[in-house]
Amino acid sequence: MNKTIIVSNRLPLQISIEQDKLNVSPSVGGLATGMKSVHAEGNGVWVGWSGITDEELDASLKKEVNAKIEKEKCKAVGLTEEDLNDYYLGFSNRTLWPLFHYFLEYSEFENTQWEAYKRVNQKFAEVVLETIEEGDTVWVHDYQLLLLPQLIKDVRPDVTIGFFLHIPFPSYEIFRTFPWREEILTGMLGADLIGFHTYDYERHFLSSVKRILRLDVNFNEITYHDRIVKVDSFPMGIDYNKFHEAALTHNNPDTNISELQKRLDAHLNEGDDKKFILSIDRLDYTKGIPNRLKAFEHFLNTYPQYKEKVRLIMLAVPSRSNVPQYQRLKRETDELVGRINGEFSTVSWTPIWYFYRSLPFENLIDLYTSSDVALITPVRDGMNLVAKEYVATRTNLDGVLILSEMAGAAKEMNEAILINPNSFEDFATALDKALTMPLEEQNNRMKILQKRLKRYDVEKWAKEFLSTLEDTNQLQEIVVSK
Ligand code: ADQ
Repeated sequence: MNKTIIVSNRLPLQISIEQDKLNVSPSVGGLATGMKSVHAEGNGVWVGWSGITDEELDASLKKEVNAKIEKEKCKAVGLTEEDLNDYYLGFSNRTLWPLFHYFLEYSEFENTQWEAYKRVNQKFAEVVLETIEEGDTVWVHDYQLLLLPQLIKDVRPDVTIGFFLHIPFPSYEIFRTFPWREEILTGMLGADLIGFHTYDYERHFLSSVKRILRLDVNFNEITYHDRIVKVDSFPMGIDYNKFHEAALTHNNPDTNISELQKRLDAHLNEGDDKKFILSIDRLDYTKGIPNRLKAFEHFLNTYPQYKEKVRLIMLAVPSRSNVPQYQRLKRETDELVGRINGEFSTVSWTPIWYFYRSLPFENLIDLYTSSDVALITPVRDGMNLVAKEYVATRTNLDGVLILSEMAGAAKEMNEAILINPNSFEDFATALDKALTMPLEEQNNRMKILQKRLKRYDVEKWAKEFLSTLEDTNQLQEIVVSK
């Protein structure tokens, strides 16, 4: 039976070794959820790195890890510490990530890291190639594996390959500055279908293909050697029911209340005019956290009537903390929170509650369901699933989403209040509008947003990508037989 091989940098598993005991559990991220049914079908396999480097595993432990991984229908690509440093922390996160998010000045163009990127993409190719059987489909994910489609196609031209990019594809003017631009584009063109979150990213990619590789592009089809490569947009959804049902259970009076929820309730019970504004992100410079804090300060100065009434709950999840820019961002965020709290706090009120940690799913639901406003304002973001998760949990149809125009999600969420994340004025006006929005208007906006997110959830997203890939494959057969 034909199978789908999913390939991503990380396997959808959490693996830990505690006191020589090995624990393997499925991870709960958006991608893992979306691919769950695809992965479960037939003898589907997921190829990726386990999260543990080769140096951390002796021969017997390695055998044990691989056996456990295989039981979960996964296959591990072994990475050394050097690979991890140069390919993942290096080229992926210090070159591609900043460049694709328009942080050109943060991008490092180092040959050793590029060599490691090529080497590790080749390692992934080897594992995929030994897994492929005739008639299989391969679906490669994200910016860590841009060279992989062509590496597979070179050896197995018969295999259908899809590629999906989870981050933005930058405009030609940014992409052309990249020293290995041809290699990256030709690497991606090994796929039969290339998917992006939005039409804009698709357009940017096509424009780079036309101008850098000088290939023929007909609407969204590229003629490459004797093949047609199709490019399309597939805005990723969330597991809508999971979030919606968790919120329904949470709101049930019989459900146990968490410590966090008790603290949140204590604040809200101080009066009808007490409100929470929520922001949740990985601590990443693309998420616009310093801007958001400065804009919140500006808001409190411009609309002093909200002092002692509103509180910003800011949850920042630690991320890539060994990359210098992330360390600087952490310091800047700590300082800004300290300064703003120092400036405005009273004996009974602290304007910002700042959590620098990852929270369990139950606590995320506590925060989503208790917040009157979600303030999601990245300066650049491929999609942003937090914005969608907030909407899914608003089971009473109240609450307002303020969303940056620079998030891919803004393209499908017109009923949010959309703002330019660089404008403090936009922030302040939007916050005032959200905090005073009549309930009926909140309901109307939420209803439309929820309907859309429910209809196009993450499972639908995965299915639609795969069925387009199948159509592309048939197109290929027509071209070949001509
Ligand atoms: P990310 O940049 O990681 O993803 P995002 O889309 O917002 O960003 O997803 C974050 C996920 O982490 C959400 O599902 C959220 O629930 C979870 N999360 C956030 N805070 C958490 C916390 N404190 N504890 C536990 N979980 C938390 C990349 C791209 C995005 C794109 C996605 C999917 O950068 O633009 O939307 O991939 O394609």
